[in-house]
Amino acid sequence: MRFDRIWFNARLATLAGDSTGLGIMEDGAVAAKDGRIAFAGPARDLPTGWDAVDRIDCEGRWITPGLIDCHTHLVFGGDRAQEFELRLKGASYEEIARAGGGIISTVKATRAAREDDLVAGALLRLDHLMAEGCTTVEVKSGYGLDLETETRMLRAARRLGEERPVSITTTFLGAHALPPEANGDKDAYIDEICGTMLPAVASEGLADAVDAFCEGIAFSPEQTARVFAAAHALGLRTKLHADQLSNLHGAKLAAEYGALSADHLEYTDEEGAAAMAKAGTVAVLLPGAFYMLRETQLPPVAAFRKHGTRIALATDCNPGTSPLTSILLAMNMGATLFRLTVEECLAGVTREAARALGRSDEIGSLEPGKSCDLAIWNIERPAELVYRIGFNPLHARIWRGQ
Ligand code: DI6
Ligand code: FE
Repeated sequence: MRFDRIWFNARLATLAGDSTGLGIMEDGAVAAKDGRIAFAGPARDLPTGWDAVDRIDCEGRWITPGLIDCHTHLVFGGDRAQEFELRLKGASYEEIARAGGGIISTVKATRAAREDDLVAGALLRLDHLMAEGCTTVEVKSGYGLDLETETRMLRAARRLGEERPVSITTTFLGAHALPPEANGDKDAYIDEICGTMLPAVASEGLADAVDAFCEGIAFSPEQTARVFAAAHALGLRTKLHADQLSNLHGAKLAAEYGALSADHLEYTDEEGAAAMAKAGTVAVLLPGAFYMLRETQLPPVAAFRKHGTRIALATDCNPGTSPLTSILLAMNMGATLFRLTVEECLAGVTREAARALGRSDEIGSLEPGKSCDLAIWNIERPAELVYRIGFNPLHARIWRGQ
């Protein structure tokens, strides 16, 4: 067997299979052929007579699957630092919105931005994620709220994957907020999403999935269900911002539609957690938004564990509620704020994040046939990836075998 490249003298956390463990292998090796993993396991199990063009001695370092940030709003115009300052001085969300701030200020800045500007801004954030070992990043639209800007955002997101060696998956989030020109008519805007925006986005192949914000300040479960039905009719999988600020039973709704994931979930009840487990809908927890909003309601982690709901973790990188571009800090917050274990945190940014994107057959673990996306770390044990705050022990990042 002649491999393109082999990494040897490494310790592996394969995250393979469906177990809750890390799949640890001492004295391991990973071999790549044509961008895919051809072998991952104990060095003694390498096929006899193997050979490789490149041999890389990892000197005992740890190899994990490349990390996956499965929920971001990386593409947007402007910034919201000023709003943050106002909030520190005691201004409420409503006061800020009335003064022209909040999510609509990002919509205005995004509508005014050229595609090149959106790409340039997002690359700064993407580079941070990649520097911490991310090899796949999900990017949502949702700051355009009209067809032209939503598609510009999605094109900008796709371009990120051409500008950098990273895999980008895109999600259409037209139902993120109500645009000002809708004059308060949410149903009419949902009509436009289902009748015009979604078909256009689907026909251009711009979105890998469809998301919505189901919340009192956004869209109702009925409106969300209409978006999901329209997405399904076009053959698109769904995801949902659910139960972030109140329990509208978004988790259960997502499960009913067989959604890939339901995200946030601070207010989800046990019934919602059980429904998600049964449907295979992944719980994507977003501790950056929890922290930034000084939320105190914890997501129902015990119920997720009890029912076997899969748990992923992501940055939710967005200018309003989670200006976070560190997947390592998201893991630390997942452990410290949500009491997730090291195994849950690591699985949450690899195997389970892949599941939340519907891409488990391609990425998320060190298994033959999957894309050879690796992160090689200067650490003595996997817990260091979760334990340290503001420290990046990445030694090397490999995407598709390179
Ligand atoms: N949940 C959030 O916390 C953000 N979007 C969402 O669906 C808020 C986005 C923003 O304020 O820009
Ligand atoms: Fe989000």
